[in-house]
Parts: sequence; structure tokens; C-alpha cells
Amino acid sequence: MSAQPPSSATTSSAEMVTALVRLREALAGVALPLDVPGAEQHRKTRGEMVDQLEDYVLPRLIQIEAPLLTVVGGSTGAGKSTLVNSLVGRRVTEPGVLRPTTRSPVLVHNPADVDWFDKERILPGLARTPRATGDPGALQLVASDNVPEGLAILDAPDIDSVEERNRVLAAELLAAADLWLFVTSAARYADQVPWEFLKAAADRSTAVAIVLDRTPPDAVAEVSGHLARMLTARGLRDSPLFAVVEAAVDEDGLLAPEHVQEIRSWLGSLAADSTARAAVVKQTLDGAVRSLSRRTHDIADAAGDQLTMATRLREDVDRAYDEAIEKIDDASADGSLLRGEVLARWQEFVGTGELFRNLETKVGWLRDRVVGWVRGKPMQAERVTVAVESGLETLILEHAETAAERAEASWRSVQAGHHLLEDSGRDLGRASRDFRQRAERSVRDWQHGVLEMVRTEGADKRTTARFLAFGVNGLSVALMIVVFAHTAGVSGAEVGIAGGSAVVGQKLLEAVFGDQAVRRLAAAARQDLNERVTVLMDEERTRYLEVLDGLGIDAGDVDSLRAVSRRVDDLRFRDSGRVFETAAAEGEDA
Ligand SMILES: Nc1nc2c(ncn2[C@@H]2O[C@H](COP(=O)(O)OP(=O)(O)OP(=O)(O)O)[C@@H](O)[C@H]2O)c(=O)[nH]1
Ligand SMILES: [Mg+2]
Repeated sequence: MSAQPPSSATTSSAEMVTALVRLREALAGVALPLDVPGAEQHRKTRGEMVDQLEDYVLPRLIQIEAPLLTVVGGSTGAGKSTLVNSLVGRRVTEPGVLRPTTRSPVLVHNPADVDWFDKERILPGLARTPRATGDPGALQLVASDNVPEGLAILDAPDIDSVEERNRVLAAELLAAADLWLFVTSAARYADQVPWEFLKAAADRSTAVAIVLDRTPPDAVAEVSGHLARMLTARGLRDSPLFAVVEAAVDEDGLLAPEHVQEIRSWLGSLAADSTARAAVVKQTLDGAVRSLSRRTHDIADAAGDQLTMATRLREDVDRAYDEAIEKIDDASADGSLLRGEVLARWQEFVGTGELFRNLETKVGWLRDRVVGWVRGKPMQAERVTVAVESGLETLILEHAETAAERAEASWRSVQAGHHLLEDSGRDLGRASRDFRQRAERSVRDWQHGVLEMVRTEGADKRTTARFLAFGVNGLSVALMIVVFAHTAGVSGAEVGIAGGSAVVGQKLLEAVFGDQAVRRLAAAARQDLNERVTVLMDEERTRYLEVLDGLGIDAGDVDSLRAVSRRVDDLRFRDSGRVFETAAAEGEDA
């Protein structure tokens, strides 16, 4: 072939090829993993679209002069294989009594056209074979002089097969056809499945010819009249309709040539007329591209539904864990930790008795005296630390369990979340196995941090009698107690036993560091605890979020799908405008 400067037509088709390759990538790349309503259908549609782009649209666009591929499709036992054999004039594909018969597609072409049908060019998913294999993953190629150059005939499996593999393959082959030779029989022509296919063909303006096969001679007029009306009503008025009467087959299973003569000569004249052939190809190809671009918006909608569901599932998790963090923060400051062991050990440390009897009336006076009353006892300070550690751990653990349960329950309440939990293979409804250990470490680190805070704050006070009286340990447990009563309104008349205990801590610290410093230290210690709890909970939250992130749902998918579809449409409109301009220019010349 001699090199030619690219004409505007080849430039435009090159742009269209690029746009369709992008469309293929965008479709293949979009993640539709969540089981939202309609997802299964959308995944199927997406698969068919990708297949059609690879099997037919792209190869056809790149090799616009390739032979016209006629796919013979229809219901099981309609007589497709018999028809193909009769058209070719010899037994190239097995007809049969057992249904379904044809499992492996057979493509019959003129010997001169052989190069057009290798695997690199069309239907790349099917291995090529020169002989019958019965393998649905193989395409048998048969060369025959009885098939005109420029036109090939493919015998497909049944569209309504009991075998799914057959149905899927039949649909894939029809999607790769330039022309459908759709075979139905007098007995079956009103069936639903064939009409679903024909409707899809009409929607996509696929070129279709109908063969009404195996019709008793005396019923031909009536049945074909009825069928013609059905075709008209379903948007296929322009499709040629051929009737083949029920006649005996010879020992090779072939019908006498005169019975298929009409179809044969129609196909022959189509093959001979390059303009007519190009028109058929263009009709089907344009229809396929238009339909692909339209359906891309459905897939974009589906991608949007995925995103909405993923967002909802993410919010479920965030709500559960944010609430856990908030509740722990509340509970660690509203006095609720000043109970049980913590309270008992603290009281042991600071002593009770007279101090508390005087509290209500003598809060102001207390500050100066408290140091005198309370005796720092290192052993007891240590016990308070241990009690605080276990109280905090229990609090954190409880909320981690609750958050895990809540997140799981809200996922379980929708099918998409339910399946995600099943597929994750993890027990997300409980806190992580090592959570207790991590919580312990975290609480101890916090306590250590509090100790450091007190140590730093007291750097220049280390030698004062008050500081020495309680030591860093005693003052830091006091600070923890103050944190635990931070929001409890512990002052003056509101004090209860627990509050009273906190007041002692407060006064003690104030006596050493001053009011302002105590407020600052308590706020910092509380903040530090909150940060550590947040880290712990975020690690727990991540288990769920990893499941979501692993799905590959990309917020950009919706827009990129719509953008590639628009690009295809723009090129379609521009190209159809160009055809129109060319036609107009030709009109002027004439
Ligand atoms: N007498 C007669 N028998 C026919 C005719 N067409 C098909 N048959 C018989 O009907 C049976 C099925 O025909 P096939 O050509 O295998 O049908 P098919 O549509 O290819 O069937 P599948 O491959 O299963 O989808 C075979 O036994 C054929 O011999 C016909 O026009 N006349
Ligand atoms: Mg068959």
C-alpha cells in the first residue's frame, strides 16, 4: 500500500480511535465493586461495552475496508447451522438434533480474505483454529470459494441457550457483527428472547436481516405478514425479511440451493457493491458508537452510586469512631472516672476525715492548710497511678468495642456493607486483638507525659517544701484527678465526695504551682489524653477504611467517564457535519 498524506477523513477517524481507546480504558478502569441496587447489571453492561469496543468497534474503525462480517444468530434449533451450510453449499458447521449444537463459532470467508480474520484484528479473545473443536473459546476459520470476497459468515451459538457460556458468546458475537442474519422459525418467532435482541439491535441501529426459517409453505404468507408487522412496530421496518420454507435436508443436512437462493443472492449483491457494504458497516458502527457513548452515562451514574455508597459507609465508620473519641473525652473529664478504685486509692493517698468535713465551708481556707494535712505517700501515689491506668483502659476499651459494633451494624444494614464485611475475612465488629495492649501502652505513655509535665513545671520549685512533700508522683496523680473532674463543675458548694476529692487535688496543685499554671496543666494533660485516644481510635477506624480504600472507588471516575463520552459525541457530531458538508459540496459541483 502506498503512503498517502492523511486526508481529513483519516485524521478524524484517528481522533475517534483515540477517543474510543480512552473510553475503553475509562470503562475498564471504573470500579463497581459495591453491591448497590443495579450494580450487577451495570458490571455486566460495562463488560459487554468493553468487549464490543475490543471485539468490533476499534478493529472495525481501524480497518474500515475489512470484509463485512455477517453473524448468523437466533434461537436454538432455529436452523442457523443448516442455513450457513446451505448458503456455503457444503457442511462447514455441524447441524444437530441435540440442543444446543453449536458451541464453537465457525467463520466462513473467501480464501482471499483470510488475513482479515486473524486474532490481532477482530475478536481478540477467541483463539483461531482450522478445525471443529467444540471449544467456546475458539473461533474456527473456514475458507470457501462459495462465500464472496468482502463478506464473511459466522455461525454463532444459540442466544437463548440453556448454557450460559453459549448465551454470552452469542451476544458477544452479535455485538461484533456488521450485519445480523437473525434466524427465527415459524414456531419460535414470537419468543421473548429473540425480540430482546432485536430491540437492542433497533436501538443501536445495527443492520439486521431476518430469516423466517422452517416455515410450512402454506403458512409463509400469514406468518411472514405477522412477523413483518412485529418488525415494523419494533423499529425494524427497513430490515429485509426472508422466508425459508420447511423442506427436507439432504444426507449432509443441507437444504436444496433454491431454498436459500434469495438470501444468497442478497448477500452476494451486498458483497459486490462496495458502497452498499460501506453503508451497512457505517450504520452498524455509528450505531454502536452512539450506543456506547450513551450507555457510558449509565456507567457514570453507576460509578456515582458506588461513590455515594462508599461515602455513606465511610461516614458510618467515622460517626462510630468520632463518637467514641468524644465520649471518652467527655467521660475522662466529667468526673465519671472518679469512682471505685480510682477514688478509693486517691482518698487513701490524700486522706479523708476532717479535710472533707471542712470542705464545704472552707474551700478558700483549705489551700493554705492542705499541704499541712495531706501527707505525700509515694506508695499510695503509685497505687493511684495503677488505678487510673486501669480505669482509663477500661473506658477506652469499652468505647473501642462499641464503635466496632456500631460501625459493623451500620454496614450490615445495607447489602453492600454486608458483603464487604463477609468478603473482608476480618472480624471488624470487635476491637482489634492487640487493642488492649495498645491502649495500655497509650495510657501509660499519657501518665508518663503528665509526670514530665509536672516535672518540667516544677523545675524551679523542686526544692520547695511543698513540692518535696508530694513529689513528682504525688503531684502528677493529683493532676490526673483534676483532669478527670475538669468539666464536672467541681467547686464550692457543688462538691460531692468525688468532687471533694478532686478539689483536694486542685488545691494541692495550686499551692505548689499557682491557679493559672494548674488550669494550663490540666488543659494540656486533657488535650494530650485526647490526642492519644484519637490515635488509638484512628488505628481502629483504619481497619474499616482500608476495606473501603481497597475497592479502588475513585471520585474522579464519574467525571472522566462523562468527559470521554462527550469527546466521542463531539467527534461524532463533527464527523457527521463533515459528511454533510461534503455532500453539500458535491451537490454544488454537480
Ligand atoms: N427438515 C428441515 N430440518 C431442518 C431445517 N433447518 C434445520 N433443520 C434441522 O433442525 C435441527 C437443528 O438445526 P441446526 O441447523 O443445527 O440449528 P441451529 O440453529 O444451528 O441450532 P443451535 O446450534 O443449537 O443453536 C437439525 O437436525 C437440522 O437438520 C430445515 O429447514 N428443514
Ligand atoms: Mg448451530
